[in-house]
Amino acid sequence: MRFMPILAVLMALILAACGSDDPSSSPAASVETSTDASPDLSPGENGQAMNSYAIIGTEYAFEDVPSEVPAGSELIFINEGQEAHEMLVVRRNDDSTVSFEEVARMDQTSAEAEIQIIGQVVAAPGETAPESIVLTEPGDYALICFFPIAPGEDDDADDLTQHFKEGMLATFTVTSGNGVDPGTSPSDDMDDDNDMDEASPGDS
Ligand SMILES: [Cu+2]
Repeated sequence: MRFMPILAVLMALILAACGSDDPSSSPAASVETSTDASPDLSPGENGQAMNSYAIIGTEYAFEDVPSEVPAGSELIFINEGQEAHEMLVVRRNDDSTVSFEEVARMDQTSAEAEIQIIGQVVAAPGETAPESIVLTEPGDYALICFFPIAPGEDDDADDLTQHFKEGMLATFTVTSGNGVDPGTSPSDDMDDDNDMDEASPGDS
């Protein structure tokens, strides 16, 4: 871009020197054109090197959920299902030993003593949620969809059921991201739920 003024000056000088009124015959004119066509090399599009994970939502599961991601990663939610889905991201409090399955069935007040809501995005069928969710703090996390299953789409629709009860709940770990082994976390001994195995994709 900074060559532009110089080119313009040069071209003006050349035109003045040869006295031509026809810029299309001047070689400087074509140089200027090609310089114009490549202005987007200089601005950095996205300077940050951020780990991005695309999570797939379907009926009724979260797919492609990694078992662990480094802190600073972002989650993108893509709905490949036929219904609207949410991706609620929650982090279990360090002093909590309750499984996410249990937390999801608690009333809100009880649940808030066990977990912290990190973020929530919603995606219509076939769409990608407009925002991503960035995970900054290491710990145990879950993705949960509380959307209700519409009456008529499920046998026991009389009691309003929710997507997570049909499988739309997945757990993963956010590591410190600087090489520290998350396996040394003391809360792991207390955690005897096996959500991680159920959440593993690959058999679909
Ligand atoms: Cu859902």
